[in-house]
Amino acid sequence: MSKNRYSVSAYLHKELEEKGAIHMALIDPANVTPEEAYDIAKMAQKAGTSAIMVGGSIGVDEHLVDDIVLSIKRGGIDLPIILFPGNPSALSRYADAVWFLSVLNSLNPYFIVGGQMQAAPLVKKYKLEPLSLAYLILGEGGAVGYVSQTRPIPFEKPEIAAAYSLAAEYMGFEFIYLEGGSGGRPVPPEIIKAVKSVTTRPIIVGGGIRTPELTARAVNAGASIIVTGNIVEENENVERALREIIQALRKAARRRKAQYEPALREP
Ligand code: 1GP
Repeated sequence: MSKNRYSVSAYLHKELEEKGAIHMALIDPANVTPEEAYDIAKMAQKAGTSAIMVGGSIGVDEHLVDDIVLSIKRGGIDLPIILFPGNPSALSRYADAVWFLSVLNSLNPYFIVGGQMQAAPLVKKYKLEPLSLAYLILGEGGAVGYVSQTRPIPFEKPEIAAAYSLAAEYMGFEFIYLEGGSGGRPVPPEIIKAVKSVTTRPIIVGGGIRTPELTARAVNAGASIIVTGNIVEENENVERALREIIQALRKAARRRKAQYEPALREP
């Protein structure tokens, strides 16, 4: 995908409209070489993913991100590359877009708006498309919860996640990310359902989703975008693992659409 030829946001909304739910493969520059990143992106593309996300919480800087993004681009991968930065120095001018995220449940204003203020001029200079994202950390929170000094939303408190999500919508965020933490316990369906009941914004769910069953469970509950990270780095057969996950996602999305559309047609 050539940079800035069209809007990544428009592409994502079109994908969501057509498919009901989509998958994104997350690559952490701290964990893979540029060559490995290219291989992962190629297999993810073959398996039917809709975008490649690049980012991580620890040990990531601009050079590492540049190398990963360029390796994927030079290999001819025709998917948008969306940065998922843990700090303002993890931006690459070669990517297409950036999750311009605010960790709403951080206790430190730096992670809510300080880092974003530092990064905004770079996002403009690098001509990255900002995708406004309310980032909520739940459960144990994982490394990202620790690093961004959050008070993670307890899994047994769906009403808090819903209230944050409604606030996010009222504040104008375009997407809402429910993060269980990389490699952690996946966000429970009760939380996703509670958030879905109060917002029309696309709900992104990530953290600990490793199986088709967990994928289907999240989509059935209302997730629009499923992010998997660890599975693409650890699995020997990335393409097969992702294909199974994406098949489960599509099936659940079709079932959800079929249930929803007759209801819309009723007088
Ligand atoms: C982490 O939500 C992502 O930010 C993905 O988590 O690595 O557990 O798939 P996993």
